[in-house]
Amino acid sequence: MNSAASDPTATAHGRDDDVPLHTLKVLVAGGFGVGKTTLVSAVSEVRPLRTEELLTDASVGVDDLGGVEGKTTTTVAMDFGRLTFSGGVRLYLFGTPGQERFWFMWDQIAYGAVGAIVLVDTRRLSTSFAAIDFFEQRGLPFVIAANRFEGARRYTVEEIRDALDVDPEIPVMMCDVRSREVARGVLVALVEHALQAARS
Ligand SMILES: Nc1nc2c(ncn2[C@@H]2O[C@H](COP(=O)(O)OP(=O)(O)OP(=O)(O)O)[C@@H](O)[C@H]2O)c(=O)[nH]1
Ligand SMILES: [Mg+2]
Repeated sequence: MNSAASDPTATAHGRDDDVPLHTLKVLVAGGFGVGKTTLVSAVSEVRPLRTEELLTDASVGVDDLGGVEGKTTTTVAMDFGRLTFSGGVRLYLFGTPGQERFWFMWDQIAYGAVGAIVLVDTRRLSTSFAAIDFFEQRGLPFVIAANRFEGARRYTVEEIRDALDVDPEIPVMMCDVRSREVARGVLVALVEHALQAARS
């Protein structure tokens, strides 16, 4: 990986044709309704692929809608997007489906990924436990990004780290992934963390 990979924020958007392209697959994971599709859509430089379906009465009693009563659609397969940094790093972003009934797809979606963002909603931390376990068990580097939802109590990063009981070297950050810049910053943190993990 060239030196720009360690500072993929140097400049944004597109790429220089004379710089070799390093492609990396990264995952955007976490529980139901934590903002995975929102993150992929916010940063993707190509029209994101989404597989949203309406939440219907069929999901009542099956999907846990507690805390996200306003949600009308859900990802049923995956999200896909792409983001290229001018230093020559291109990320292929794969968003996982959040609902428990679609977890059987995670192994296939995760294949070949260098790392993952685990999004959490501080009102419903437990919905992201399965994603954390999944990446811990497979030794795949991940960072935790806590989305700021309106009306949610404000927690410090340390409180979130304690509540999730993750290793001290795992980066934990607050975010609002509706913002392209913020979402990009989380991806940069993930790439840096994955590179560091690969070196150690
Ligand atoms: N306040 C706030 N709302 C957000 C944020 N991220 C996402 N949302 C909202 O949360 C809702 C759910 O977002 P999605 O992106 O569909 O969540 P998801 O994780 O893809 O959901 P599933 O695929 O159903 O698991 C949407 O209405 C978003 O606008 C955030 O950072 N802050
Ligand atoms: Mg989704």
